Amino acid sequence: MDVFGNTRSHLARDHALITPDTHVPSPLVGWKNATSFVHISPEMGARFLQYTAVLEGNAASYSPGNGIERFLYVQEGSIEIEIDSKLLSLQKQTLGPGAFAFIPAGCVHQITTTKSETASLIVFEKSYSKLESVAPPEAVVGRADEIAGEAFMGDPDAILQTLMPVSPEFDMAVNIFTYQPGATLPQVEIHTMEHGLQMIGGMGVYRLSDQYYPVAAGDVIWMASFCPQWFVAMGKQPASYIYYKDIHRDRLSEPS
Ligand code: UGY
Ligand code: MN
Repeated sequence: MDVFGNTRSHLARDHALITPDTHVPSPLVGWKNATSFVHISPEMGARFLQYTAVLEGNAASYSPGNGIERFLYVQEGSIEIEIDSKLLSLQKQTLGPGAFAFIPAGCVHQITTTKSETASLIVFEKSYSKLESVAPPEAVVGRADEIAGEAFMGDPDAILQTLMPVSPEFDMAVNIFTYQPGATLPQVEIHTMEHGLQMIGGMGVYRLSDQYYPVAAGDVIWMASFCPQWFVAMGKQPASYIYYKDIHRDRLSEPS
């Protein structure tokens, strides 16, 4: 805490940096023994929600609203998850650090902790944008360490892991980017997709619009559509972040 009221957190029209010193908990509506830190939400101009869910022992989740899909990544601790899916392999299982789950809109599911377990989850939620011609997606459960990485635009020091299938029934992507110290996003990106991001390791400098921000593990960033963005990893360890983006939808057609 800074006695003079300083913080690295900064909000702008097309981006936000939210640092852990500015977090304030709020109830997770309907959940039991759980608290949230909502980092990104429509109130700031975003089209999705990003929050940290902190689960105590004996926690239980509550379904998101009508038509809302949910993606969660286990940061710490472990959860049990039960998903009412056609795929038998997606029935009750334990997810530890680095595991993730995508739960389609309307899919009945329950996230719990045992009496002695606690957990911290990075959660992205958005309204599913259904396509007339494409069946809605199935649930996905996996572990980041089982997803092969690819050298981003040919750079072996900037590795991208794509956690979800890249297929038109999915209207969101969640990826993990890992940079060796000194590696960069190879260009300043300006694109229609929106991002929600959390640094999960290391440190670096993020360019957002025309400002440069020092960032480190625990920081959250929102990038609106068309926010200029660039990153360089610093320090002696790799820097990595998990991030959301909206994909596969025509901006001019209404979701059905
Ligand atoms: O997927 C992306 O747009 C990614 N390259 N953006 C980013 O890391 N800021
Ligand atoms: Mn981008």
